[in-house]
Amino acid sequence: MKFFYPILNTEMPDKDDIKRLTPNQATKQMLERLEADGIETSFDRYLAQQPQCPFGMRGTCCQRCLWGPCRVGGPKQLKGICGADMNLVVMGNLLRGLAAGCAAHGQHAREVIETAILTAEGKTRYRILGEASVQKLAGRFGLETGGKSIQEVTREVTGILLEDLARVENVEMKTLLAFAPKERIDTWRKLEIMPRSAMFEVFEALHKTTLGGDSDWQDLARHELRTALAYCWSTLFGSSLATEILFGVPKPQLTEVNYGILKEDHVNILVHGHSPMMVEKVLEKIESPEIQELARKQGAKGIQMAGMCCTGLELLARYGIPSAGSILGQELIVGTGAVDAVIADMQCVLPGLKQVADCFGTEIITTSSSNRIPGATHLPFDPLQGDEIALEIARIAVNAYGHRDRSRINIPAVKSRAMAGFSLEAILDKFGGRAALLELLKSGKIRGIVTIVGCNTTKVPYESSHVTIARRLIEHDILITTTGCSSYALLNAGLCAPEAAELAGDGLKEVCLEKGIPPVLAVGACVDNTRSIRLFLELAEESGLALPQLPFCFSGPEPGNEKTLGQAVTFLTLGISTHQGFPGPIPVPIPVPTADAKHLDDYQRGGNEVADFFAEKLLGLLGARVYSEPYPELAAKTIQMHIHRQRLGLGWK
Ligand code: MSK
Repeated sequence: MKFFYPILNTEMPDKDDIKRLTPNQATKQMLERLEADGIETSFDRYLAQQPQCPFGMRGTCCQRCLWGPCRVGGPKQLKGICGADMNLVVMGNLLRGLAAGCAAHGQHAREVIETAILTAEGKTRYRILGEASVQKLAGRFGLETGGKSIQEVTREVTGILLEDLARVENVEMKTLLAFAPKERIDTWRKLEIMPRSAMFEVFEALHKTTLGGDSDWQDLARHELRTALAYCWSTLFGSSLATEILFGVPKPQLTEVNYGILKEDHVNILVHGHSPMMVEKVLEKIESPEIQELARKQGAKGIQMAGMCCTGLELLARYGIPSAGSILGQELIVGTGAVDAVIADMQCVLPGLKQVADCFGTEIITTSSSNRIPGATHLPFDPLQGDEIALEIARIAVNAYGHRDRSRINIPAVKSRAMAGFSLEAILDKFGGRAALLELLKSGKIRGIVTIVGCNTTKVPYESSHVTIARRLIEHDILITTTGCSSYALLNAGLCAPEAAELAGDGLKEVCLEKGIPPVLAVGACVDNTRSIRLFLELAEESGLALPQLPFCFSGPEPGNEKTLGQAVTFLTLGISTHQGFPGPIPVPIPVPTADAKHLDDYQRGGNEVADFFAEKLLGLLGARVYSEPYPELAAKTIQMHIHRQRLGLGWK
């Protein structure tokens, strides 16, 4: 480890460390291949950025006005030019980050909800495949459905989802009121953090943090929690529920993952981003006689769809479409030379992707007006023209096979078996209902449930933190749910295959073998953290206990995106303690010896009050706290201890 940051008490890997320590052998091979070819990736640009600014790493660099940038917290720079101290700068940065994450998932939600509304109005050629989800949601919202068509009910429920996304009146959110337990609603009302809508709170977050805005960091902290609630109950629930309404609820199925799923003699199409609206249609079109014939004419034996990031996970969950990799794998997989086209919708599509694609003649087709790439073919999604656009995309992708440079193909022969598609309904079904799952928790056969989520970062060896933490937790009988790029790490490591039951502790192993499930349940894309949340809500309701009492935890081992910040704070608001790998978005309280220290415990907090707020004060307010731990073995121990303490508190053995 070459890059040690004393002020953060952490070290970060260089490229050799990444190759040596990543559990993903396909990644190692591709890093070596691209290095040999002199093709630059994120891993090289990360090295070029070293050493990264310690102010920025601690969240104490302020760029919110044009007087800055101001670095605060150093011996000579206690305050920024405007007078903002470290607490105000750190909290303001966190709030702006969360607002950006909320806006990202919010735009995703808007696209899906709008498509569902237009479909309910009979204006698109999509279908409503999730009729049961529509009826359940109508029940939650207390709507009268007697005598109404499914289209009419869909129009009503999706109208409410849209309202929660963009309401401007000072009214509480309906989805929150429909799903959240009374104990949480009372807590949030008491703390005065009930949100109005995602758009309302994002506006207010940016307003409060503009130059000369809110100078009270504690008020910003309150708004952080309020914005996280809006993020959860509108942008996450809105996208996840509307997607289930349109395309149905996933069911578990077996598939394969990692770069080895690419086929040299097939057209390989990578689907990338977050919103599955466009690629759902492309999936239909590639089965059409026209596109199949075109593929034959190009000399291909067939068409292979491969998933990347969360769009890939949507198709994996519903259809078992093989998945290739996570955000930091996108340049590497294109570097196999076997990807004919990338269909990229929104978010997590790196600017560097095009440079690698150009080296291999890979077509990039962008489908979201929010995510343009210079030089890429742009065919923006339009719900009214979905079929026509999808057909055009399929033609471009298949034609690209004809001019692929076959001499440069190098597909690592690395793939794993995996089971994915664990919707809430599927999990409850596998366990025989929520009462049966609760009994397993009480008996200690399953000691707790931890959801491991989030992105990758070049600051740890690729996928290693996710995998180490998950392995240690299942060894200690802790069931895992996972989403987003974290799930790619766990899928690739074989932890989502039913055979991984053998890696679990005795209790969890027995349960998994009996139910035919893996100890790590891949529940979907990043917005499908709703499925883990709903599972926790079901178990809380069944037990009659409050969420903060139960043996649950959240872990974001490799934070990389502002959206991960939203996930972390969302779970805190629910009363579920949160581990973050470091360098993470929430600052770490760093103990430093007092001036006259004589003993090891003569120390004072060297971080800032914001760090203490997340690590301690929140426990009194919400019943949950942040654990910051960069080293995965220690993080796993910390989470195990948390689960153990929760069980002790309940008197569960
Ligand atoms: S894709 S937000 S890197 S999980 Fe959802 Fe992965 Fe994080 Fe993007």
